[in-house]
Parts: sequence; structure tokens; C-alpha cells
Amino acid sequence: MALPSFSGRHPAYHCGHTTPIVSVSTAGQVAPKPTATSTTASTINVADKVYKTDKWFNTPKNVLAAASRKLHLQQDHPICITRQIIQGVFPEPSFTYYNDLHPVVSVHENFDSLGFPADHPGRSRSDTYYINDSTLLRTHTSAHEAAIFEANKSNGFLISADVYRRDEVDRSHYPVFHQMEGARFWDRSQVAGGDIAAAVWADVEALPKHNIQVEDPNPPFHSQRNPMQTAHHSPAEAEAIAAHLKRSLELMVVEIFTRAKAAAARRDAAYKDEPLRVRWVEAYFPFTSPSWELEVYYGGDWLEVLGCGVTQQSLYINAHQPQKLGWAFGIGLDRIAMLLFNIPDIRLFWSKDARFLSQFAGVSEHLESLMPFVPFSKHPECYKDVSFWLRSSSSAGGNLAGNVHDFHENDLMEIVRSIAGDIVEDVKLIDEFTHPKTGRRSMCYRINYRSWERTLTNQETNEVHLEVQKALVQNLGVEIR
Ligand code: FA5
Ligand code: MG
Repeated sequence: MALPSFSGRHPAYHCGHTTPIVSVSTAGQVAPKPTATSTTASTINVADKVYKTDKWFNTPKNVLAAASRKLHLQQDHPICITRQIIQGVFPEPSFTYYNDLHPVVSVHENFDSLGFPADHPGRSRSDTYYINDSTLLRTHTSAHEAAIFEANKSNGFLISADVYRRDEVDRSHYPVFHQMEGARFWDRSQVAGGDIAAAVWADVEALPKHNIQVEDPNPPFHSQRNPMQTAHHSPAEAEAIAAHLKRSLELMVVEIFTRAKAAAARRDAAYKDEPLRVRWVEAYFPFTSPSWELEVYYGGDWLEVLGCGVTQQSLYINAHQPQKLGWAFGIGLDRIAMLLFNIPDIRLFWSKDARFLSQFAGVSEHLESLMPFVPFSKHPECYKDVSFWLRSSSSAGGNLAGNVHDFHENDLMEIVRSIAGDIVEDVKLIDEFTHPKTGRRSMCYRINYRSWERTLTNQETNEVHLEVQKALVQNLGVEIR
């Protein structure tokens, strides 16, 4: 499984410059790259609020429409049920819940307040959906951390919300998904003798124990790979906070898998329980240090389910609470819901088909009645390839040796998604080469068309594929081979 990530390791976060923007007109058609003149101010509505757009606007209609769905608040929806179960591990009033924060945030909230450098690739229009030059659809729930620290209601909080990213297309990636942010902190001024390490360890001791197999070969911090914040924390403090963080999240995973296994056994008395395997991997986030990701072994592969770490002290300092210290995490609710309900494809969460939704009726009120999902249909996949020469950004024709290409894979992903909607299951690069003489670059992508709800006719798939090819030519300037 590919790792989607805000850590510096994600290939999308190493790409160079902002690429041509692909925006989608109100008719749902992919519109040509906006020019200064084509973008005189107009307004759009996002989840009941009106915003002015400008030439930064790059959010397609299908993504805007998702902003009013709020699946995490829809009773009996698997995303909502997953949220309820995780909330149970982080109870009120120690944790204040924020479940209805508006998806449109400022560039400052999403990036600056968290210490993202000015040239971080996550800020580019190839990765992020902008409304205008200072406003965007949040790419993660961390966008709300600064404001909640400032509000200072309790020593912990959980935020659940829809988040938005231009990303690859496959069974575990969707341009809209859900995250839950969690944070817990301690106040030096409220601890006897100011001994935070002792206080945190006492809290670790008070947490329940578990007996799952956890692979954690990492030291609590590492001066080069994963540094502690030496200016602000003692090694003992950093270590205690990390221990509390890891144990809390392991308990969350245990809770999910205990319920998933009980559900599987309810469905099938002969169900064979496999031991749960989880591992900690070192990571990087601008707003935590040290940082980790948690992976769960599932279906023969390691699946990344969350990122976390010791909160950068600058966040508490900026919130006028320099005496606090603690941890934070951000978890992908859709991924967890897929594990919990055995749901094979992230697109299914958006289905309004009663054959999907009815399977979870009554579960929000009776979590113990949760059952694994039973696929209601399985239609054959339909693979279609598209091969093209890239346009060069140095010349329109682009056949000079050593030329520069301005292609961004996310632009292609979005064009396919905008045209084919939820009948596209995944899109993969299967071949790529540079012509030795001309320097022109060729790519070949394989698109898998398959609906969960109905059988696609060959004619329909061909028509959609033709539209995709046309849009690639029109918007990316590629030449179909
Ligand atoms: C973040 O978004 C950080 N804000 C998490 C964090 C919070 C770190 C607080 C430290 C402190 P990341 O980009 O790795 O990190 O995403 C977190 C989780 O969201 C992933 O582990 C994954 O479960 C989920 N996720 C990411 N991209 C997608 C996607 N396109 N579709 C579905 N789930 C996704
Ligand atoms: Mg990640």
C-alpha cells in the first residue's frame, strides 16, 4: 500500500514547482487553465458559506459537493461509527470534542501556524485545493490546532472532520477523506515540583495495559533522524510524553481490532483470529518532534494509519501557554473504518446506495451490533491504457533534447476523477521513457474502471475514456500516442 503522507518522504512532496492548474467549471467539465482575464472575481458556496474565488481557485465541483456531506456526523455511517468508537478511548471531559468545524481555513491556519516552510510542496496547487490565494480546503485536521490551544478549554481535545487533498487514485485514496486529530498536554505550573516527567509516567501507569505485539525498534528520539526539542524539554520529559502517546494509540488500535474481530466472529462462527501486528516507524512533521507513524499489518501489507509526535513547543508559545507540553496525533478515519468493517474500497463511503447504508442501520446506538460489510455486488474491472507525450515547458512543441516538463501526476489524477467520477477504481503509471534523441518524455497510465453499484457497459467505459483523453490533451497539452 502506498503511503500517503505529510511527511517529507511522500514523492508528491518532493515535486518542484506549481504546475498548470486544472479547474472544473460548474458543469463539471474540466475547464482550460485559467488566465488572468478569465478569473474576474466570482463567488462560490462551500458548506453554507460564500467565498470569493480568484485565479488560485482549483477545486472541482465534485469535491465542493462533498463539503456538505459530513459523513463523520451521519448517524450509522461507518465513518461516524468509527469516530464514536475512537472517542470512547479518549473520553470527555478530559478531551473536548470538536466535530463540526468548517472545512474552509486560511493558508495561515493550514500551514503557517504549524511551521510549514514557505516552499513546502504541500502548499502547491498540485497538492491542495484552493478557494482563493489566502483560503483553502483544509488538508488535515491539524489546521485547527493553534486556535484550540489558544481557546484553552481542557488538557486534551479531539477534532473530527472532512479533509481534502489532490492525491493519487486507488482503493485507499480519495480526494476527500476524514481525519481525527487528538492532543493531550500537561501544564508545568500545575504539577507538584514541576516534575512533568513523573506526572506523565504516573498517567502512563494509569492507562490500561494490552498484550498485542508491537514492533518498535526506535529510540525515544535521535539527534539526527528524529530529534527531541532540547531547548524546551529534558530527555526524561520527551521520553515520558512519547510513552504516553504510544500507549494511548496502541490502546486505540486494540479497541478497533477487538471490535473488528468480534464482528467477524458474529458473522462467521469458524472465524480464525490472527494476532494483531503493529509497528512504529520514525516520521517527520513540521509541528511535532520527535515524530512517528503507526502501521498495522493487514491483508498481507503494512498500512499506515496515523501520524503523531511530541508537539512543537512553538505551538504552545504562540498560544500564550509556554508552560504546557504534550503530544498530538492525526488518524485517517476512512482507513480505520475500512479495517473495522472490512470495506474494500474507500469510494464506498460516499455511496448513497441502500445496499451499502442499510448494513450499518442501528449501529451508532448499539456499537456491539457491528457486523463486517458484505459486498453486495462485484463487477468486473475494465482496464484502459492511455499513452502520451508530455508537453515541454520550454517550448510549445517540446522536442528539444533535455527539455523540461511541467507534468504533475496529481493533475492527471484529478482530470480522470472529474470526468469518470466514482467509476474509476485506480490509476497507475505502468510505463515511462525518454526518447534518447529528442528528449521527449512519454508516459503510459492504466485506468481501471469499475463501479460498486452497477455493471458498466463497454460502450460507456469507452466513451468516458475518450473524454478523459480529450481532457488530458486540452488541459495538460499532452499528445496522445
Ligand atoms: C497528517 O495529516 C498530519 N496532520 C498528522 C499529524 C497530526 C501528525 C498531529 C502529527 C501530529 P498524514 O498526511 O500522514 O499526516 O495523514 C494522516 C493519516 O491520514 C494517514 O496516516 C492516513 O491514515 C490518512 N490519509 C492521508 N492521506 C489520505 C488519503 N488520500 N485518503 C485516505 N486517507 C488518507
Ligand atoms: Mg503519513
